[in-house]
Amino acid sequence: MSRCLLISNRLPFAYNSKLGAFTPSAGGLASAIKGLDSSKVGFDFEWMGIMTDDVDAQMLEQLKADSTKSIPCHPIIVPKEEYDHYYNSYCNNVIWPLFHYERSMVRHSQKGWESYITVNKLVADAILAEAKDDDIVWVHDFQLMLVPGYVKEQRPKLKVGFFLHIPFPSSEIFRELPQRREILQSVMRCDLVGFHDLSYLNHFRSSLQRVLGEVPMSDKMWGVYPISVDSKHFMDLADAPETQECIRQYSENKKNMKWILGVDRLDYIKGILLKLRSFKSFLKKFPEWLGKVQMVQIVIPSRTEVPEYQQLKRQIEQLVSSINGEYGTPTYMPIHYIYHPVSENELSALYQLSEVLHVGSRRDGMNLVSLEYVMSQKRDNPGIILLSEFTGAHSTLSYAMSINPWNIHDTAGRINEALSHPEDLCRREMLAMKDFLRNYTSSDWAKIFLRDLLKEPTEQERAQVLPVNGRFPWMRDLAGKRVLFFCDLDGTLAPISAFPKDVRLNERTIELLKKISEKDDCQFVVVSGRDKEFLEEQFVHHDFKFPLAACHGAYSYNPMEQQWTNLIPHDSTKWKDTVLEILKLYTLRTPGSFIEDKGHAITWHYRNSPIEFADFLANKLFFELEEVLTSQPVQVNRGKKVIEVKSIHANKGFFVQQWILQQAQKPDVVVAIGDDTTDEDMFGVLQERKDLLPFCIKVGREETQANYLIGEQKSVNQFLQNFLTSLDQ
Ligand code: GDG
Repeated sequence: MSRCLLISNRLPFAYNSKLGAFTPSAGGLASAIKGLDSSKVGFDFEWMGIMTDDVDAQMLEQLKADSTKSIPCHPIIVPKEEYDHYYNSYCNNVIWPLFHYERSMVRHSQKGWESYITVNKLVADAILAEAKDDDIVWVHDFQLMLVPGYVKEQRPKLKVGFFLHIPFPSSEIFRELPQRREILQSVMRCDLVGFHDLSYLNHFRSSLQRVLGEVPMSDKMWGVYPISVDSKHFMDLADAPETQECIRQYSENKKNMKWILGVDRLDYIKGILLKLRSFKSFLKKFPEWLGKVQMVQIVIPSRTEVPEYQQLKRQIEQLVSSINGEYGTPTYMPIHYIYHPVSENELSALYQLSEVLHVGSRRDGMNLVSLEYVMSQKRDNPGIILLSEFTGAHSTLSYAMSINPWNIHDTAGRINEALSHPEDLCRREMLAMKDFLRNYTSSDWAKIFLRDLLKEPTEQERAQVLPVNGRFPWMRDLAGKRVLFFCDLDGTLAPISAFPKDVRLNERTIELLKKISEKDDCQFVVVSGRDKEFLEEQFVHHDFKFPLAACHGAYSYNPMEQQWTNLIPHDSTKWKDTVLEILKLYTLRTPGSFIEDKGHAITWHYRNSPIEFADFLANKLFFELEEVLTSQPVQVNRGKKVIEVKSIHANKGFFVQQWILQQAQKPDVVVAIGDDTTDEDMFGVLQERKDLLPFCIKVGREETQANYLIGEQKSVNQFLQNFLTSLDQ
């Protein structure tokens, strides 16, 4: 079986320095991962998580050596002070509140961000040291969002997946994060990114659009994988003798009282105060239930040293006591409040005995408590769930009763409805949800995610990524060979600029190109979508001695004769008037957009326009042009923030084909490099000519027919430098 390294902030147990012992970690992520069944998922799991350097060294050794654990654990040791800044000042003070839409709780801190970087790097280093090439790395949750970027930087071929356990907020909120780019850029390096709910994925995509300006074409990179629970474990637990004993004891006190259960970590996202207020409103609106219904609220202590959490605890306790004071009697206490964890058996007994489970989260990535409740229900006494529509579980539990926790009065009414829900309906609905979860467990969740992660080779894998040393292996065999090198300009030799006219080659590129052009065995041809004048300005004025192809190969420049040739002189350009007329209307409506007429091609640029609006219009424009131009000899293309209509003959593929045919001597090797959709025409043609040993290189990370990748334009010079050296060696 392959090995899968699970990476999370914590291991399933934490070291408690006061007790000098390891105690189980609280929370959903730990319970979900603990439930994974290695044989069912088909991977050997090993768990890597952070431990601070105040851990007792001897105990740590014992822990590492302990082979009795179901998942072997590798602690990653991090200095305590650094960890505290990372965890408290960034994870808990910035990401947690922001991603849960609690903007007023966000406390920005530069030190926190710096520690986030440091700790993420330490975790990445530990992964790089541990992971073998055929291992899979599965990074979990918001504390480690920079890890994929650091790992992929060093080991691009290592399979890395990322799962976010909390909501991904609307791009309107996410955009406020000062470090939004760094985080998105890192997560985008993963082979697969998973979310609990489709809405989170949609928000993530629109954030990519708004923050990075583009969404990669391939949908293979992400998916929606709602987490589940270890269903069998909860069913077994429900029948365990210890649980049955708890049920017996609790029943003696409960008698005919109906219980509304709440199980929440102490956290503002869980909406405990809203829940208490709606219970109070329920008692007021439906006094007939007084003395017959009790709320049992378990609150698990969490982040106890943080002032906001201490304040929340006080507020909860004040409200509980005011409700109990107002509605209680010597024989009736409306709220039974417990501020400590209970054992698994006690929890299962409470799940089984409670007629209603009330989950009132303001926001919650998934909410496992609701799923566990379902798996603990029995046919003869099924309960009902009041479930906040702001939880991920809301999409999984189709028969739960939806509530908007902010609507206190409506929720009060829903509590009444839940308590009066006919028992046979409760049974049917609960059993349907239970059937679903019986077949979809946390192991299935992991299995499906990991299967997708491994499913098809990603484009990064199909294409070989430029190694850290800047040299592809095939470059070792170039010496003495006749090389024909087709090279794109914008986005390849020079970075894309907001204004196309500003694009310039940098000094280093000029120097490298000059050297390449002096090589007898290498013919270097610039193949660009630009017009003749622009290419002349860039290359002829710099005295480069190599051929140029303008307008996607419609014109070619011979440096010896210093002349341009129109390669498609009889081309019809009747379509241009129609296109210009349409483009002018779109340009009028889109600030920052403009038209470029290149002769055999017309381009509409919208790089400087309000991006979502312009993308929306570009989509419409694309379809409108395709429709209007169906019978014309043109092609409509979507490129990087451009829509281009060009003669079918103005095609880089067509150009390279003709160029190769005209060569007196067949080249031994053909290299082609480019970043945009028009370069794909060139790659497509060359990939068919295996006899020419084609090496097609894509600059960027989008879907491509090229078999080699250079992730970023800024690495192109390094590649050219190595190419140059390879010609001589
Ligand atoms: C995060 C996301 C997402 C609670 N009290 C006791 C106890 N628990 C266990 C429950 C459950 C877990 O803790 C809580 O899980 P949740 O999912 O409800 O909440 P978070 O801790 O906030 O988890 C969440 C989750 O990650 C997984 O992706 O669902 O949205 O916020 O397993 O059973 N267990 C015991 N005694 C208790 O008193 N034994």
